[in-house]
Amino acid sequence: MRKPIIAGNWKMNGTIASGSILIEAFNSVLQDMELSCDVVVCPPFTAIERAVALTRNTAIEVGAQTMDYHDAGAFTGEISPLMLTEVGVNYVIIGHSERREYYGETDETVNAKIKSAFHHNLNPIVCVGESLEQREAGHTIDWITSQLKGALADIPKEQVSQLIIAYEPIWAIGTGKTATAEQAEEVCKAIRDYIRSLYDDDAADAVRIQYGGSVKSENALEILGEPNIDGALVGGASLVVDEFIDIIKAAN
Ligand code: G2H
Repeated sequence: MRKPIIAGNWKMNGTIASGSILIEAFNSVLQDMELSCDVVVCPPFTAIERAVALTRNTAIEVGAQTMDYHDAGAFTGEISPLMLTEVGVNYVIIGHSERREYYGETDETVNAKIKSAFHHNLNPIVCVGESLEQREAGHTIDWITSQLKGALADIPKEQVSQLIIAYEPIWAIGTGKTATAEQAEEVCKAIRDYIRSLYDDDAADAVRIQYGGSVKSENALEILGEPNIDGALVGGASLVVDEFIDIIKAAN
């Protein structure tokens, strides 16, 4: 069966010092737990190196929140997959709706980044999600499948099987408004069915699908109990020790 995965997306929050305190607090609880889920933290770039050092020989792995798809070159301000692997990162969030909205990420750049991530042995967490207008117009599933079609162009089955897809309805991000477990399950199931139609049963049964959007301890158990939801991408609540730990426990 699929191993659940809980990933904390810290976004542009905290410092090296505050991030270190957070990780040390996670470590002190998780070291006494038998974990049956993957746990990833995605700090801002400047805090990544310290995060990798503090999570060495622990159950926590470290991810980046974005990356460029080129290996190197004249791309001012960008971070390459080689730079991430050099510091010990092994996950990368790709196509988060905030990246799409504020920094012009498209399905084409998402596709290029997925290819680049696999090429460098980074595990991509690929985000998709609809706006409130799209949901209210009844276009949710069409929109998500069109995002996936672009994102997965020319991605072979072996890679899709290792992929993590995060379904994050834009209207539920940081708003405190969570999709109901039924709404989240409906879309996550549609994502799995779409992978089945593009590839086959093996790929569909292997791909891990997270829900993201105002996940917190009080709703995690219900959301993670759904059959097609294999974990959560957690923003705000991943910055609060008890909250993040309780979400991990809900997945465990
Ligand atoms: C959605 C999520 C993490 P939050 O962006 O990616 O953030 O849990 O704060 O809604």
